Amino acid sequence: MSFPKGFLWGGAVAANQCEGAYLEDGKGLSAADMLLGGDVHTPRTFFPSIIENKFYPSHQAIDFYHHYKEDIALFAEMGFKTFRTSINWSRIFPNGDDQEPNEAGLKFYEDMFTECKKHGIEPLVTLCHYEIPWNIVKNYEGFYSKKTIDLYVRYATTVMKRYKDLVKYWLTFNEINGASQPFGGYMGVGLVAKEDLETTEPIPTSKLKDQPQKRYEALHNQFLASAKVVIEGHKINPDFKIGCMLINIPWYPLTPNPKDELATQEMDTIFNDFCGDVQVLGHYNPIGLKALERQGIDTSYITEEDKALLKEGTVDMYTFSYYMSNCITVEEGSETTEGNFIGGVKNPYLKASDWGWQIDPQGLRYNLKRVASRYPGIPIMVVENGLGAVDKVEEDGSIHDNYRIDYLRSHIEEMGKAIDEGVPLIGYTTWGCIDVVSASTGEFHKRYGFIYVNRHDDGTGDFARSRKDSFYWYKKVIASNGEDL
Ligand code: BGP
Repeated sequence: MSFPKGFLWGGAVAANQCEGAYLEDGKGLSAADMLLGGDVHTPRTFFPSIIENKFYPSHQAIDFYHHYKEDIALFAEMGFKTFRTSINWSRIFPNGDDQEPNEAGLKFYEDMFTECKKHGIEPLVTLCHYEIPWNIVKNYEGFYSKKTIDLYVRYATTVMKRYKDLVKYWLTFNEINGASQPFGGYMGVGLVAKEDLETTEPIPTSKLKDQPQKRYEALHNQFLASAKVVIEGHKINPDFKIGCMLINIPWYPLTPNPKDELATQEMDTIFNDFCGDVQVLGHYNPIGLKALERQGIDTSYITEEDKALLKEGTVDMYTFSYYMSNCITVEEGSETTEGNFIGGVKNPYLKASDWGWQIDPQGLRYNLKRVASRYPGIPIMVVENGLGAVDKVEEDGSIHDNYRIDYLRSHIEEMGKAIDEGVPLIGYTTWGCIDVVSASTGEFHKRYGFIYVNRHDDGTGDFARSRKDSFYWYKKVIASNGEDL
């Protein structure tokens, strides 16, 4: 097994899950700032009245905003070649539709990316990772409005111009295919129904009213926005590598019943292929469109002009998050999985994390080969992968997270095999390389990091950082370019 020379080893976070400082230096509110914490049994709740004494995990998060130098030095100590984070749109345009960008926000990212470069770390930047400015959610219905396309393009080109010599790798939208499912309505495309906006009581995010027609139109607008940014980005710097980013989940039929096979195929088409085809191939998948129409979606919003734009604005690389696989069956009464908003049926061959996410390293190889066959030649990067687990701090401060090492080792092994089997994989950034707030539950004790952060679900903790056992292990993995696992 051989990882190519120059393979981009690293880690990933997102601004809203790590920075904190949610109103500092002119930052405006973003979609993520309106979510209270939850836990494994209680979903996060949407509560757009910022009330004192309620705990909104994104507001302080792990205070990366003030700790970034220390954190980047730790990443460098592990030997990171790349660090994936997002720019919080609401630091740059606090309301999304402001006339001028906020210089303090621009300066923060400039300093942070400069710090990365100082350590020889290449930034990999997500332009929108659940951070749509709140004003756009509230007054524009998120990406359902065509105006939001222009606002996003203006924001994206502003930062691309500013960082054109600091950042080479860009991702237009995090997990864009989340919007193919109801849970992607709020976090993904920033769509909230009027009655939910007026709530005076917190609403579980899973209970927010779904508006499928508007949600798919908003997703289409994100495709258009992404295509424009790819085109404009290449004018700003022809060396930019601009990618799409999807949640990838292998779906397996639970039984050989042909009905299970067909149901699985349909899920694959809508969940895994629909968005990738538009962003990589530049056109809609005709089978996917028909499937949408069967769900009652009127797809006449796709114009000839739009089709030409999508064709022109295809991405340079395909990136995805990978955590688990799921099964599908038409039979009633099968045991379902818990999990990151995404329901599925339990696979008797797999174990799951404490949060019910089914651990499936071979699924990653399956997926990599699937993507590489569907989009031949496009460079691929796994930009999220990891195990959310509870860590115990020993009396001497050490943290023995062998379970995390086991998880990552088995996934890296499968990536190596996938490379040997022909997959053009160019990089790997583990999720939450430093502990961050969980996106789905708002918890702090669902930890992914190599670096522990002393911060807890009730908002206590002094933000101190410490190295887990996995820190030393990953350092060795990078130093040996994936040989010494
Ligand atoms: C992905 C998101 C990330 C991240 C990850 C882990 O869906 O892109 O933001 O949080 O999942 O999920 P969680 O934090 O819910 O454990």
